[in-house]
Amino acid sequence: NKLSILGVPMDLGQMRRGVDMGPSAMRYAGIVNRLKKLNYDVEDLGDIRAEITDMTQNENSSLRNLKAITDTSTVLADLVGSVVEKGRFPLVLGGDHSIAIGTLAGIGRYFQNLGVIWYDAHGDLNTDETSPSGNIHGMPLAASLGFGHPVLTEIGGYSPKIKPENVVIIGARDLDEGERKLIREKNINVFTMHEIDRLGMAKVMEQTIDYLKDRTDGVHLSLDLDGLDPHDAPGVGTPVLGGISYRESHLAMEMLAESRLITSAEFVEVNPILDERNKTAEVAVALMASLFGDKLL
Ligand code: DIR
Ligand code: MN
Ligand code: MN
Ligand code: MN
Repeated sequence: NKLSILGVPMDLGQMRRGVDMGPSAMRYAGIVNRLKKLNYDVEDLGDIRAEITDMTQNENSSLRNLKAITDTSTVLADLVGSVVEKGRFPLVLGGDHSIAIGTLAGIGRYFQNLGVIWYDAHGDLNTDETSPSGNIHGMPLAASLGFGHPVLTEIGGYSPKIKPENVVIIGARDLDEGERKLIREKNINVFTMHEIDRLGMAKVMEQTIDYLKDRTDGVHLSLDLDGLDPHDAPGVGTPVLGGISYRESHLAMEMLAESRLITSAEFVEVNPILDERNKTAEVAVALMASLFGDKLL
């Protein structure tokens, strides 16, 4: 029942500035007190120092801001590792999704079979070769699986961090061609919006939990707020219509809480500049409360 919060004010993994203020917005929305009320021993480690510009001036257009992102990810990996080392639950607040490379690098070495739930409108399975944007926030899942540029895949000094069969993507509705190919080749489990509509979120989570519980020794939840519908979570840099609802997302978090499967989590892509009166940060905090066992009754 001990958890450590780590903010990562990084916005260089994509084009829209402002997502570096995500950790502040989620703190302002009351995350620390919310978790304390749920009887957790909460330690807020504050924000790590992230670069705000890449001094190498975007020399590489297929991997924008590579140096700043790898430097930050390396620091993050060490810090997350020391949280796990202390027997505490790491809760990472982003920042854009590129930070997941560092989070998973920090956690991965402590598990033989780490599971990952990737809650996102996107697959984040691009590499420098397939990415249409060159934005590293579209690459963290691929990099953690060992695909892509070695500078990204080798963060933390080992690769891969996770195995394709231990990944479940939930909420996908905007996949690039290279991502589809990788999903097919590696047989990655994906519940697209089609499956969520068809089965309902309860079944999707039941199947996800059943599948991961037998084969993993820990599960990381990487939740990109753009997995939700932009009506419910407008403050994101790459909104995609037709997303997971607020209520479905709560159900998902509540079922994960019941399962006691989750051993680390990150909430990313909250961009206060694009938000409506901090709504998206408030949604993120409400979902975290559900994930950590808050109940209506
Ligand atoms: C797109 C967007 N597939 C890319 N990815 C996003 O740039 O690779 N991921 N927004 O969350
Ligand atoms: Mn996304
Ligand atoms: Mn896309
Ligand atoms: Mn993402």
